[in-house]
Amino acid sequence: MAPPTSAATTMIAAEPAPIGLDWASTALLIIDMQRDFLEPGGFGETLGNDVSQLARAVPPIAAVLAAARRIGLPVIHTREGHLPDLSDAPPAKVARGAPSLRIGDPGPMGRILIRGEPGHDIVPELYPRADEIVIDKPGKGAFYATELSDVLQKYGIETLLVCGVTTEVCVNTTVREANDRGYRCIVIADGCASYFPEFHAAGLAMIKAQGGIFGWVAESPAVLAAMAEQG
Ligand code: TIU
Repeated sequence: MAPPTSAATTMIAAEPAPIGLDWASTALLIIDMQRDFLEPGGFGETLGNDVSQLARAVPPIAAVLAAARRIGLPVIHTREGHLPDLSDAPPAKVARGAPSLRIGDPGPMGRILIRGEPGHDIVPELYPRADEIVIDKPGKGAFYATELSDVLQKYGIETLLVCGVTTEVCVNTTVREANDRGYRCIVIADGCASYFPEFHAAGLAMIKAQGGIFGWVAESPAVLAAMAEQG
């Protein structure tokens, strides 16, 4: 999984403005494409959500993932979830709301949002390869209580292509964390989804407003076109 060596700048059509990047310092970050969020019987559905809303993000992510593998980009997958003893689950998170099943309760895909259970795993279409990085995170942001900063420094990453679910929760939280740490985030609009289409739209709008206050937003065809230039 050696990153590309070329330092040439590639332009990606994005909002609020086109962005140039160097593939040698770019990684693909796929947020929480887990069965617990996308399939019936998981955490997302226990919260009362229509999980079918998230399926639309899978084909664009699969296309970008295939291109990233082709050009040798580092690929980082994240998974939200907790240890079986819930020692990393804040009681305030477990107690939140009135879900049909709480974090740690047994469900049709195993214990809800617990590491190692079938529901915690990534959907088959986007399953990580053995040489890809998987970051387990207890929170919504991928930097909080994880090794993500160390991984990005190790690979010399400056720019992140970000996609996954949900747009306004874990994607937005991670992009804000990354932005504060100096990373440039290009969020793949059609590679993100929310249980609430209006929150998806607002979540993307917030990122690219004010001259790109948190980052850039691009559609997957624009990202794929730029990746095709690389190889
Ligand atoms: N509920 C919801 O929209 N999202 C989450 O709880 N986690 C993620 O976004 N991954």
